[in-house]
Amino acid sequence: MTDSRGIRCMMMRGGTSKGAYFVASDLPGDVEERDALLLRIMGSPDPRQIDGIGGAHPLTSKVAIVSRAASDTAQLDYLFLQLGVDEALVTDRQNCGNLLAGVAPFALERGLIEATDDVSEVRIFMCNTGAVATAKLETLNGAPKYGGDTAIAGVPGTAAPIRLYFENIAGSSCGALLPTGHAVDEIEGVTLTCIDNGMPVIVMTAQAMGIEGNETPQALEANATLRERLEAIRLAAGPLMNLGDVKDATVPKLTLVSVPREEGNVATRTFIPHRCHEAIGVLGAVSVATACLLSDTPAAEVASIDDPTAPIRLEHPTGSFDAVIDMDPKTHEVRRAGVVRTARKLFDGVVFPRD
Ligand code: NQM
Repeated sequence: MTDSRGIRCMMMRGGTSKGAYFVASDLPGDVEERDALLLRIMGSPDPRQIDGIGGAHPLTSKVAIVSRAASDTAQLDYLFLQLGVDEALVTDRQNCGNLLAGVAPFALERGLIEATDDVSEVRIFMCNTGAVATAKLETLNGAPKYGGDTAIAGVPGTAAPIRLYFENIAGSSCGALLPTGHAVDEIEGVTLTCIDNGMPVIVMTAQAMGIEGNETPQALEANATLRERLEAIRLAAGPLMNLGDVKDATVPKLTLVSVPREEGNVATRTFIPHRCHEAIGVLGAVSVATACLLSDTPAAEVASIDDPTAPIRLEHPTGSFDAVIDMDPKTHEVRRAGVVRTARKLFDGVVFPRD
C-alpha cells in the first residue's frame, strides 16, 4: 500500500527504543525507493523531524521491516534500519535488539504468525547479520499480551516480559568475537577491547578517557574533547574490526566502563556512536557483558563479577540491564545469550509521507 492513501504502519516501543514497523510487502521492493520513502516518513533530515513521525533522536528514528521467513530456519525475517535524524542516512549495517522485542507481537497483530500457546516461542531471522533470535512472549486468545508486571530500566511502568535468546551471534558483523585477533588492543594510545557478540563495540575504561563514568549523557555529549577522541578511536578501529571505513556507519559503538556504583557488576556509558545512550542497546549490552568475562581486559579490570554464569548487571544512565552470557571461559565460545525486554503497541494506522 504505497499510494496517496498512505502506507500501513504500526508504531511500537521495543525495549527502550521506539520505531515504525512495516510488513515488507507494504513497502517498495526497490531499496533506493524504499529508503527515500522511509526518510520522508520519519521526517529526516531535520534535527526535529518535525514533518515526520521520528522522535528527533537515533533511538526513536528506527524502522523494523517484517515478513514471513524466506527459509525454514525461522518463522519471521526482520530487517532493522537505522535512520539518521539530521542526515539523510538509512543503514542496515547494525542490528537492533530493542526493536527485535516488538517483532513477534507485530507479526501476530498482522497475522504473519499464529500464537501457539499461553507462551509463544518465535524464531526470528535477523536479516542484518544472518543470526537467529528466539522470542518468548505471552499471548492471550491468539493476540500478544502487552500488560504485565515486568519493569525495564529506562521505561516507566511495567509490561509483559518478552524473553530474547541469541545463538551464534559472536562475530555476526565483524566475522569474529574478537575481530582484531586480540582481547586487548591499543588504539590512539588507549587500551581497549574490540568485540562483536551481536554488536560491534569498542570497550574502554572511563578513566582512560579522563571521565568518572557516571556522568549524565547530556554532560558527556557536551564534552567536545571526549567526543573527538572517541571518534578518532572509532575511525581507526573500523578497518581493524573488519568494518572498513566507518565514517558514515553507526557501528562500532563505544562503551566506557567503570566500577559499579549501585548493585550492578559494571557501570557503562555508551555512545551509539555520536549520541550518548540514555541506557544501553540490547546486543550492545551482550557484547559489553561478554568483554567483562574476558580476563585481563579493561572491562574485566573494573567489573566486579563473582559468578560468570549469573546475569551480568550493567549499570547505565537510567538504571541497569541484565544479560546472561553462556560462554566457555577457556575457548571463549559463546553458546547463548539471553535478555528480558518488554514492548508495546503505540498506534496502528496509515502514515502519510511528505511529497
Ligand atoms: O544494541 C541502540 C537501542 C540500540 C540498539 C544503538 C540495540 C542493540 O537501544 O541491540 O538495541 O546502539 O544504536 O535500540
